[in-house]
Amino acid sequence: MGTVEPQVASGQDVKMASSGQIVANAQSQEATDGFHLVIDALKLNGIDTIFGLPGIPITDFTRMAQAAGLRVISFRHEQNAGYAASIAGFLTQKPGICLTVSAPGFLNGLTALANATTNCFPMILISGSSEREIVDLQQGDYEEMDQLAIAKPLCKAAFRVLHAEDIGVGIARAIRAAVSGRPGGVYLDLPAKLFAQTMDAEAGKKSLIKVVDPAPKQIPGADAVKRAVDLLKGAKKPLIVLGKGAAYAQADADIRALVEKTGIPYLPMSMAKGLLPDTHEQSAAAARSYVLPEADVVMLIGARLNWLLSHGKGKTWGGKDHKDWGGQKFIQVDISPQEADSNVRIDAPVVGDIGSCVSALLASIGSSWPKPPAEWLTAIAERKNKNIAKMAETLAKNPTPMNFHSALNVVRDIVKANPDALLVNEGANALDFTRSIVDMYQPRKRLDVGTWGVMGIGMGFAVAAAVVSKQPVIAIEGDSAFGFSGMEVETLCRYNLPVCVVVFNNNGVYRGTDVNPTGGPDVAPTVFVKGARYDKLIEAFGGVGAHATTPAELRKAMEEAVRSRKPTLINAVIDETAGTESGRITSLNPTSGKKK
Ligand code: ADP
Ligand code: TZD
Repeated sequence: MGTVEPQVASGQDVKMASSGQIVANAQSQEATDGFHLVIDALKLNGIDTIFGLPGIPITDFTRMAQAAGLRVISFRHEQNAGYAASIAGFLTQKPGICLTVSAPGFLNGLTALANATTNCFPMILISGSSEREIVDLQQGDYEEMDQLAIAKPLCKAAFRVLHAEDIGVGIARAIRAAVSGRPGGVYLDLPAKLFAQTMDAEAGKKSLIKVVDPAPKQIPGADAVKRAVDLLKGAKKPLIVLGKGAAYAQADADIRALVEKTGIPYLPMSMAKGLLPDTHEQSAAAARSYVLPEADVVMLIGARLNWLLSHGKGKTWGGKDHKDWGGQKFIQVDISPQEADSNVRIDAPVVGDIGSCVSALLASIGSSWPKPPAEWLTAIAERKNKNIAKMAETLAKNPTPMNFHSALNVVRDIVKANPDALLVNEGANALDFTRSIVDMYQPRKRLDVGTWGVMGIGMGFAVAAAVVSKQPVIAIEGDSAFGFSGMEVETLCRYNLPVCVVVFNNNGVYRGTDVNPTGGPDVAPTVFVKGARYDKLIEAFGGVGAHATTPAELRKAMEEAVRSRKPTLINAVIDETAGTESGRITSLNPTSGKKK
């Protein structure tokens, strides 16, 4: 427990000396303060890292946290610190902590908090805030804002602590809210005055809570498990879809056993890639557009039927139009009891934590489960092999200039040779092509734009991935995507992190070929400075920059980066005509119904 020089703050602990001076009473021989109580409460709960950005009122807090042995990773913008915290939460199942100053700093962190909630990542945004009585009377304080009210609709829970003796409860509530049930973002508001408050050190210590069983197991009902297994048993064309909830759950061995014992083909959602190696013979990823409409029973494990799965209906699933349901029956394994039926009927919801659910399913399946009908497996294998062969042909080409495929052929080899490395990925084409071309071999190695398809996670995710895992990190970035967090290359260098950033530079958002229809001097809204040298950016901070115009140059630079573990940025020049508008989701762009 950190302590401070005896001080006074609360009326009960003080008496007036004859001189009129306030002195501490006998009980407060040793005192602690709000700063130390927050730090002690976090440490008590196994938090070892804070991602943040200092300033009033939390500058001293960052110093004291570092002095107390917490790792404090400082960023150049709070949004990146927030993304870092959220992905640390995903990787560790402990809430990632992001620390910001009031109003603007808080708002900068808020996007990441909302994104964490949307993605079911456990995270706590702790922001300092201004004088309550001035904020509430709207009298114009420094960085005045009613942060609690603003955070509330964007996160799972929001709390404010006003008194030092409540810090233990505040942190405990925040941790429970972040990691229990469906994980998510939590906001914790700590007014400036709280940090300076003092109290008796012993009483302070007693007020802290070490949270017992923060994410309790949720065991599924036996009837729900039976219903699901019965449905699966009758299936002629079963399919398993693994989502990032399955990756988060860290039930890797049981999930693999379930897939392998049933022999059912599976599709990994983007961040579930590697849960089983992408090269697994049961992976149907290369036959996705065949298996979705054809399957008769689909078991979703930690995946929602949101836009990423076309809401479980429409042509993707064999429906006649975008609202029409296909013929599938669904089993959904999820911790949220409200998730089922959100888009289409779920015939067999299995509600509980994935570890418990999968182990119950495994027990119910037993050892003599019949493999799915051979026709189904053969039909998938045929499509899959055809598509893989077609892709291999494309990847083997070596066009000038380099395109997404020839560059990703290199990335694919580097990731294969370094399966421990984490892969961060954002962009449009840079995202879609990487997801489909680069195989992952281990769980929780692929980190990307997630449920929102948000740009800007790149450097925050890369920093946290390196800090948390101590493994090399490869970040494949569209040039537009990179720009959202590019200044954090200084952070990579400052902490000497083993991160290799590859900017797929095609001179713009999606592509670099648009022209201004007016012929005026401004370039088109999607176009950047042509031939930009992003590699020079990292050199400014002592990192390694490399410029690659061919797959051979890219390979050499990536190999060197992974070997040396030095922060590296490779400017990979990609054909500016390659790629499509919005990558694979061109169809989501609205087009005017107005007749021309
Ligand atoms: P993806 O984008 O990969 O399809 P989603 O984010 O849509 O994944 O879905 C993840 C789902 O996993 C959410 O519905 C969430 O409630 C669920 N989930 C997260 N963690 C767990 C867990 N430990 N046990 C069970 N379900 C979980
Ligand atoms: N802003 C935010 C926060 N998220 C977004 N998804 C977007 C804007 C819109 N957007 C995309 O959906 S992808 C993208 C933007 C701006 C960038 C695509 O260009 P890129 O990738 O250079 O990163 P490619 O490989 O050239 O397509």
